[in-house]
Amino acid sequence: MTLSLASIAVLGRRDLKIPAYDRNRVSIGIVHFGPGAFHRVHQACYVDDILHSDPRWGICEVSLHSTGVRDALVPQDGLYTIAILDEQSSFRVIGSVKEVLVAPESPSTVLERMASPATRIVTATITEKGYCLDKNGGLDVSHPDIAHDLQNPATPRTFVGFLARALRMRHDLGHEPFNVISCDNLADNGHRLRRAVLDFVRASDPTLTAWIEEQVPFPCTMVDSITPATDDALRLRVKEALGVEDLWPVRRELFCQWVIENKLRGPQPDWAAVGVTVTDDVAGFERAKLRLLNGAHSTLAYAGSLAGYDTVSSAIADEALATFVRRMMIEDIRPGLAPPEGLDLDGYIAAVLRRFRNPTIRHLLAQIAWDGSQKLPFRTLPVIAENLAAGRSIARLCVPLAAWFHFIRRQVRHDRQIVDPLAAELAERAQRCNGDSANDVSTFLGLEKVFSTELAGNATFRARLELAYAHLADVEGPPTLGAALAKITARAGQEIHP
Ligand code: CS2
Repeated sequence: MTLSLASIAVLGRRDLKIPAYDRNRVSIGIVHFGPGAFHRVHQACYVDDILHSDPRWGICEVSLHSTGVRDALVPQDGLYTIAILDEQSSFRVIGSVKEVLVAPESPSTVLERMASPATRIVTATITEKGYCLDKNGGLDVSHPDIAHDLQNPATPRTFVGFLARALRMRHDLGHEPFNVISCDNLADNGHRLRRAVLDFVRASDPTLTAWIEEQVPFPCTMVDSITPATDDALRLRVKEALGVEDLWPVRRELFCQWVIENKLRGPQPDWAAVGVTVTDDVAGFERAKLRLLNGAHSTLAYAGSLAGYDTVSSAIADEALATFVRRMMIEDIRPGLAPPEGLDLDGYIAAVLRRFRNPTIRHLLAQIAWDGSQKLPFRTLPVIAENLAAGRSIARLCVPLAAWFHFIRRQVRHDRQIVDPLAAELAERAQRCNGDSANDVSTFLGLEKVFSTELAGNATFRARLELAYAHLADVEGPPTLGAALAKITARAGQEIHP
């Protein structure tokens, strides 16, 4: 038996939460792009809470590429399980997914849903690369899918293309626009998306520009919950817990946070009632999270992999690595943050490190190591640029970058896959490396889509990066990693702190 509206009725476990509302009364009020694991443990879970008191906010999920989520969830009437893994684990069946569409199969149905007057919110978790931005933060019009959408606006392939077309339809139908809520780990995610949509519309449908500028809210957000990818062990565990099979359960830690900028218009769910923070100062939350949590994650992913660790909890159990990451957070990242009222950065750092230690979550470093070319420019490069300008230390901050370079080289050397939109260019550059720090660092700094000319040309940056790269070259296990980190930390100690 698999999970479905019929089978859910007979699931009787007391530690299992199931939708306690009438699914038939739920209508679609949200269209979401990118129904991956993160969305399903996060936004869809908040919406599930909302549906207990307000049935207008069911979700129409849109996959831009794969059919996997549709194939798993449609036979289950959209239901799926979240395993919440922490000191005390629990299971919860989510009922907020009303429909799953695969965009390339039915772009016009997707547009219809977006243009419906009942749809007041469009959300997205399409990862950094889904925004098709160039390194200056504008829309990359040379991106093949964007070029396609500019030529074929009625059958878009990208999220930006769908937004532009759907907004045109709503405008012509005389409907209020929807709110566009980016839920990806990009600094200023709402502003960036707004700029991308306006760039697109200026090039394809300029008379719509003013309406979008004036009428369409693009709030910035901060989203947070650690979500390891689903594996067979989870499938089995959920099956044992539920007594029925779930084709695609998801899992997360207990901690879950969503902060939305106070810009939403029109009818909205009661966000505050389900624990979502709506505030004027989202930037403070978002920077702290991106730089501290995600920055530390990437550091663990690359440096930890070099030492042979495979999960976050095993890497953070390495005392030398944990101390290094903690000092990087406190001494190098925190000084540049302006926390919003109520956010205690010391407490936040301690809580993040505690979350990394969660032994019930098997979070693979390999998963975090994906898409380094897209993630590091938001997590680490801005901190380096700001620290350079302020005369603060960058020696430790060069570790995630130098370790990323070594990680790429090792993937190539062992013929392992590089998961990154720049995979081909990364592999090509790795092949040009010869172990000489100056040569190799120069080769990677030539990645124009990642490093600005200004940063790549900064002599201090280059020197610190070469130093970190040289020390990390010898890492082949925990002791050599510890030794390398100690040398890099000693260098950080000599840097001037005005
Ligand atoms: C991680 C994030 O995979 C990654 O790059 O750093 O997915 C992280 O787990 C989430 O942002 C936590 O909210």
